[in-house]
Amino acid sequence: MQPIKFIHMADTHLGYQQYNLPERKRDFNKAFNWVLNKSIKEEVDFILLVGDVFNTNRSDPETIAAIYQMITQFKFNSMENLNREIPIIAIEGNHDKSNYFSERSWLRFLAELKLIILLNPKYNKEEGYFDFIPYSENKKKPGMIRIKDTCVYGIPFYGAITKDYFPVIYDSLNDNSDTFNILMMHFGIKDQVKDKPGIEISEDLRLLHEKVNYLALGHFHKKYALPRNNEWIFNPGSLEVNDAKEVWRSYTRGIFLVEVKDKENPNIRHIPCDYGRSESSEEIPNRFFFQHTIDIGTSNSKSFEDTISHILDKLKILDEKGTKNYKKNDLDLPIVLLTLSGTISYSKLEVNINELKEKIMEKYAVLDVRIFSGMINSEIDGIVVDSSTEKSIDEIENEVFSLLIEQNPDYEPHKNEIIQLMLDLKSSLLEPKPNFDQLKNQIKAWWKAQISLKDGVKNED
Ligand SMILES: [Mn+2]
Repeated sequence: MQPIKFIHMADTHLGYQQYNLPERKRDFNKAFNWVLNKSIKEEVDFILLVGDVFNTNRSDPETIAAIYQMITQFKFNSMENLNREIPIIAIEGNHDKSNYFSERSWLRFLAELKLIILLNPKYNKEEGYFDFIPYSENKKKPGMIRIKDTCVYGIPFYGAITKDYFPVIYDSLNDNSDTFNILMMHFGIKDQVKDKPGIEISEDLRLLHEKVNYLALGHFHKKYALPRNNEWIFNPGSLEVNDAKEVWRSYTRGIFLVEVKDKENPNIRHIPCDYGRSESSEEIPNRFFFQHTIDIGTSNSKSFEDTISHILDKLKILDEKGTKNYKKNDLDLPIVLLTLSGTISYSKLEVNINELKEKIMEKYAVLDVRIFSGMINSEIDGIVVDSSTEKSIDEIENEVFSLLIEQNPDYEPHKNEIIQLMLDLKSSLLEPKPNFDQLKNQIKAWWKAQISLKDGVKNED
């Protein structure tokens, strides 16, 4: 066969403004653009873009302008350098469409502008087959494209019913035993990512290998190649961090660079993403994420103020503000993912995440700080109701409220009034249509009454 070389990428999620940071949106574009440039350097024959190209089908104008600009420039550069254009062959993922049946998507729009080739075969319901009509500029719904001795087929995201289509896909594919056949689909394989439902490698799926040499997947954001001893199912992983989990070491992400000279023996290399690298790197440039867990229980802090100093001390590995001249777009300016754990001696109510974040950002050069405090325990919080005697629900409720109030010495003198207020509010809130304005006024009136009782101040309006 004529040798071919291609890049397989997926889940670029362009337009994702993670943590509401405009820099993150640009980071996602940078990673995408790096791959476009890489494919020129590698002189590939084509690029596979296997779904979730956009983070949402409601992409904003900047995102559409950015991808338009990047692909246009890419076409120009490949013409300049290789004297030919490198086709980008895409399918739609779950993020690219509002539902399975919607006809409109930004990818379709890009295909109409001839910037990409979108594969989306018609499904013939009566006869139960996919119409893989070959791509040509005036055909509306191409299902495949032939480049040299390679056939690329594509099917958009179909969700949970995907597995029922495997026999249909098998029957619909040509019997091309002399070509190298690629099938692009957007679904995850079961058990490859924890707690995510995926599709099993069933007999139906296995059978596809008779006609498919390379199943190009997207969807799960982690790299895998299956089955272990005879790989033909490939998922490259996402191009940037979409979720804190994707920073974990076991979560390799990136692209595949594939070279086929002998179709039984393709050469497949995974190029991973690298954190904090510049755009000229040999690996895909991604934002630097700094993960750190601090046990704030061992610091013997008496208050949250003490804990903040302890945490600032533990974060000394970070650059202090002003030591280097970071710009927000520099990928080595980190996003800090901070997990707090341990048992504190004061109440959890004192833990003020916003204040902590502010202090960290004041002291250190970081793009953002995300704090996870769900693992903190307190020695004094936590209510244990005495169960030695039988009690009614009302009695238990009363006891719980009373124990809660006792934890804060400031409220102790007004314990009974507060319990009464809590009980009143609770029963009002359980009504079918609580009157929130009335409840607000009730709390206000109560507060004023308490203050005037305590200090003898006159009520003013
Ligand atoms: Mn995705």
